[in-house]
Order: sequence, then C-alpha cells, then structure tokens
Amino acid sequence: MERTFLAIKPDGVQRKLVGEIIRRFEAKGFTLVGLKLMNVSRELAESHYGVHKDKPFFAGLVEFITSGPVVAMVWEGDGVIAAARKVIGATNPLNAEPGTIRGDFGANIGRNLIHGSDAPETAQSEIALWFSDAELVAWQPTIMSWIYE
Ligand code: D4T
Repeated sequence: MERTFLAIKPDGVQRKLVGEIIRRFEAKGFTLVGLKLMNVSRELAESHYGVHKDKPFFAGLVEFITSGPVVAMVWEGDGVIAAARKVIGATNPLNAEPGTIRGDFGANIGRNLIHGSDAPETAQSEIALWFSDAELVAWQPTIMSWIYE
C-alpha cells in the first residue's frame, strides 16, 4: 500500500483544526500509521522546503513553519498520495474548491494549513526526513473489507 507524508502547519494547529483535518482522512478510508506534534527546527524546515530555496517566499515559508507546533503524519492507502492532495485542495486556498481543506478553511497562500507530498519519490523522502522507522506503526484496520473490494 502507498504511503504519504502530511503535516498540519502552525496555522492549522493554532486554529484548532487538527481534529477536523484528521477526521477527513479517517472518514475517507485512509489509515494513520505515524503521528506526532512537534516544533520544527530551522534545519528540518530548510531541508523539507529545499526545492524552494531560491524562491522569494522561501525565508517567510521557513519562518512560518518553525513558528509553532506542527502535526506530522504518515497515512496509508491505495493511491493515497494523489487522493490526499485532492482532499487538501489547490496550493492557493483562494483557488481551492469548496469541500477541500484549503477551500473550506483557508484564505491566503502563506497560510494554507496543511502540506501533502506531491509524488511517490517526495513521499518516500519526506517520510524518511520526518519519521524514524520505529515511529511508524504498520497495522491492519479490521474494517478493511468494507473500504476495499
Ligand atoms: P505544500 O508543499 O506546503 O504542501 O504546498 P504545495 O505543494 O501545495 O505548494 P508548493 O510546494 O508549490 O509551495 C510550498 C509552500 O509555499 C507556500 N507558498 C507557495 C507561498 O507562500 N507563496 C507562493 O507564492 C507559493 C507558490 C505555500 C506552500
């Protein structure tokens, strides 16, 4: 089964949206296999957003993601990487469809509530960056046959 890395950003935590966001992924049928509330070091932030290091918004992005606690998560499911991005919605919440997390709760690109890996390679490297193997719990929900044919 595929795995993806999701992180509720400091704005999502401050706005008390942790439960609401986790509920959406649980309700969809995905399985939580890693979860921790943490402060993000500058080193981790710069590594996570390394692909954006030459962009004008990089400094602000690192400042923001290190500004308060983040909920780091790993979720599992068939096609979870692409599907989670759909649940999350477009990068700019003003363009995100209603019904998506960013569409329902966001109003600014610099406060877009949640991160989700965008491809299998990034999911793999982000999971390894944020979690140790020992922090990931492989388990089989007993309702699996009611979610998958
Ligand atoms: P993340 O990585 O946070 O899930 O967002 P996306 O995958 O949807 O979007 P991204 O990598 O292009 O952007 C990373 C992060 O930077 C912020 N950002 C982005 C910003 O503050 N200003 C900008 O102009 C852009 C493009 C928002 C998300």
